[in-house]
Amino acid sequence: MIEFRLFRFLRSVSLCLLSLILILFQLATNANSAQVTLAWDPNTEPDVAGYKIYYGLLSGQYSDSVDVGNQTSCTLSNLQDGNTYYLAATTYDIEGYESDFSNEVVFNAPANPPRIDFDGDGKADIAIYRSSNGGWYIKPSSGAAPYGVGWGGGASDIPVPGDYDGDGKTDVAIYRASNGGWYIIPSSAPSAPYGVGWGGTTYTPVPGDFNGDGKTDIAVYQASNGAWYIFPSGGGSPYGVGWGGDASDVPVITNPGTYM
Ligand SMILES: [Ca+2]
Ligand SMILES: [Ca+2]
Ligand SMILES: [Ca+2]
Repeated sequence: MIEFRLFRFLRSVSLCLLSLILILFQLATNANSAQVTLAWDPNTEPDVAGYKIYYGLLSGQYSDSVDVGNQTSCTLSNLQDGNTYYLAATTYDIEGYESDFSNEVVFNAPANPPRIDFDGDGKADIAIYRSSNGGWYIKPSSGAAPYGVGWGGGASDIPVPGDYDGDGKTDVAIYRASNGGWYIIPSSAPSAPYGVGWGGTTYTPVPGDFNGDGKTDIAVYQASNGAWYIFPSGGGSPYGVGWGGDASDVPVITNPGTYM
């Protein structure tokens, strides 16, 4: 019986390798994570029970797998933006014997570029901040009705939109230079705006995701001494970095209005 099973296994493997060709046929990203859809030709052996997809960050070394059952396509989501993934498939029969790997395909998960994306559909939205009245006028890329938000309007107010709550949608936010106040309407809780004191009249707002957790960090730059003061999201200790200070220096951040 053991020899019989081994024979079946080898036969199954050879046939599977002939027919299981993995095809990566669609690439997509959503607001927070990359997705890839894979498809393959069905194995026509009668005892085929299902397929497994293996993937990882090194060619031929697959750290993760998913049993997709007897389907011939699947979508992997929550892949990390900016990473390169190597993927392969196997098939298994009703007795649990698994084939060798299929061909390997490579998926470069696109880096998630900073963008103004109030509706979180992965496309930039057109938006205006009208400093005369503190009105934000937003035209969502999703095609939803344009809308306005009143937030700001002070003489020293600067729009500092970002994804401070990390939900993949840009938050309306104002930096008030006169008092160093950051006033944020989190997209995940628009009825609970909040303020953070960080900066003042001699500082320039330089928000960015310096700790890479997917949430915009509050930060200011002081031109007189070239100091960056970063208030990291997630509760880490604020810290300073000396970088710059020449009278002609301009902090290089994504352009105001494009940071996430
Ligand atoms: Ca959008
Ligand atoms: Ca948000
Ligand atoms: Ca962050």
